Amino acid sequence: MTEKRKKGLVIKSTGSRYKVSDEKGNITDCVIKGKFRIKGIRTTSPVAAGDIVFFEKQEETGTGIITEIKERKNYVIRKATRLSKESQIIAANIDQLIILATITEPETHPEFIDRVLVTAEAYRIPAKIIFNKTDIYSKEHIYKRDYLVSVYKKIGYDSCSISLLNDDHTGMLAEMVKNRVTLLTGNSGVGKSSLINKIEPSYNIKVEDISDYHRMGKHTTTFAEMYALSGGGYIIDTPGIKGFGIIDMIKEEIYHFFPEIFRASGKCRYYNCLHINEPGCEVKRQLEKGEIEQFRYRSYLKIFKDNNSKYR
Ligand SMILES: Nc1nc2c(ncn2[C@@H]2O[C@H](COP(=O)(O)OP(=O)(O)OP(=O)(O)O)[C@@H](O)[C@H]2O)c(=O)[nH]1
Ligand SMILES: [Mg+2]
Ligand SMILES: [Zn+2]
Repeated sequence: MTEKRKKGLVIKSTGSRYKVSDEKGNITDCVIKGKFRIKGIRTTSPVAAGDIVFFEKQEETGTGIITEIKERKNYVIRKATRLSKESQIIAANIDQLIILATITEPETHPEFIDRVLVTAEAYRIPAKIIFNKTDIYSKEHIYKRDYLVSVYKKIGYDSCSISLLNDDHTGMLAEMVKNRVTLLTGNSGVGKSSLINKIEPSYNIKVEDISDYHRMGKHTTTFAEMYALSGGGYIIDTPGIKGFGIIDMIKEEIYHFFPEIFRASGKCRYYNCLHINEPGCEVKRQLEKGEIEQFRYRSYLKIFKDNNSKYR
């Protein structure tokens, strides 16, 4: 005998088992029954943190069976491995994306930030960049941070700087994530778990010493986990996730997700200009004038070249 169908929120996926929180906040371990597919994408696991599901709790075992996934507002996906056709949905139904970055220990490469921003643009998720560990920045680090902040601000991305170790930004951070579903991303070691601990100390998430990162296996599978906030809303931590790969992006549309390149493209001579070698390219002109940053353009070229989708 099974209990009535219940609605719940998936707070953690481990590939084949799911932790689902019902409306009262009670958590049930669930499995999936049947096949779930999303428009032709092969995924290693069809259910992700942030999914709203219906499940039936088995009285005998206490385990729940997920029978239905509600349509997603959006989701963020990555390839399971660089070359594989399988992909992993990292999280679903996200209201905002926060990129936690550091100038040092570890150094966040602008290309990483750009890849995440492209993903955010493609899925229309508002994104912010937070620079952490300002307590250990040298003069040069501060200079570099200021440069990046000014570039991203000009494009339209909000950015701020914090030190989770020294200063108390808890109020500001708590306000930023209140009543929303926030996907927190950033390289391993930038302080994602530390940030969640700061806002919600009761979680006491394991924070690793930076030296331990080098010993970590490269292919460890990790899954996003959702943390309920006492002030309302959720933060999704993405431990060890190296970055997002947008798999359903059309090659000729990649530049649409670089807002400043997209803005310039309106003045290119050819309507189908890809801003690579075409004559009369406004993007190239602005690049030469320094109005478009070299590193942003390089990120565009890299993402363009890495994208294996066929030309239409
Ligand atoms: N100096 C300094 N260290 C910090 C700061 N914030 C976090 N750390 C340290 O950075 C290390 C990594 O922090 P974590 O919170 O585990 O990083 P993470 O982003 O969750 O890393 P993964 O879980 O591997 O993705 C820990 O040793 C923290 O104590 C900060 O503002 N300043
Ligand atoms: Mg962590
Ligand atoms: Zn062009």
